[in-house]
Amino acid sequence: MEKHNLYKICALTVTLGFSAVMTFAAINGNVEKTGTGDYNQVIDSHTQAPVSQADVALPSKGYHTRTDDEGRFNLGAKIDAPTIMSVQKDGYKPFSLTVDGTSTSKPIVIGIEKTNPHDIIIDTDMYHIGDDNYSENSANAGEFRVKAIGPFYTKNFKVGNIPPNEDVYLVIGSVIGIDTKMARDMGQSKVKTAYAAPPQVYFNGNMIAELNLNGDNQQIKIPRGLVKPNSTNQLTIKSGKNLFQMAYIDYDDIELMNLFIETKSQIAQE
Ligand SMILES: [Ca+2]
Ligand SMILES: [Ca+2]
Repeated sequence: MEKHNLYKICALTVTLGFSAVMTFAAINGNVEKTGTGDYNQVIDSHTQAPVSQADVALPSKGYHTRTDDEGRFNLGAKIDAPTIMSVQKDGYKPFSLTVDGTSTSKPIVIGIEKTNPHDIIIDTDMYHIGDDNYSENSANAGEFRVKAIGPFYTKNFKVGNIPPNEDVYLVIGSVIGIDTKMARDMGQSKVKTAYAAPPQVYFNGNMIAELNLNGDNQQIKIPRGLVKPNSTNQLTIKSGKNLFQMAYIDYDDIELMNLFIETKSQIAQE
């Protein structure tokens, strides 16, 4: 198979409340466009072998399919506004990608990556955080199909024994609908008259990041001192408030998908 324009879905630059707690480098899969193919395909990013029976979904459209023996799949849903596409397969890191009509107009080949021994998959469902009150102009408003769970998401999950020489990252697979000032300035939000405070990410009660932009594979380094090994840990993501609505509280409606903990050897990164 001939491949052109291999490019990786890089984490968007995310402005933080704190400096130096996020990296932009690493990656959990990638998209490789083929010059000759006429079908979408999922492959193992390491071996390049097709991955069969992978679940491919457009959750906001209620569309689900599986790859065939050659790893091929069709997207049988019309995509105009940006929406989240996910690829799930046992033994692999959950992969998601914000796609639109342009990115799906040509066949895409998605490389997915096997999990590392200490990775923890926290959640692979899609969640709508907010209050179901949003402008038609807000980022991705047309895609909100899942009813809001309220202004925050929280989940407890088990952490095992993570070796001291491994760095720990929270990965947010995809997030859409953030209407911060930065999202507006970057053209992600069309709301002219208002913007919201950024969603805040808490790990065991400590704020570790603010999310100013929508995008895929946002990686947040978790200070090792916050991680409780061999214990239950807690992740919380709170939606920001509309800073221009004083008459009542209006939380920014957002959707996110695929939350997991990734561990990386500090040596291997050099
Ligand atoms: Ca709202
Ligand atoms: Ca929003």
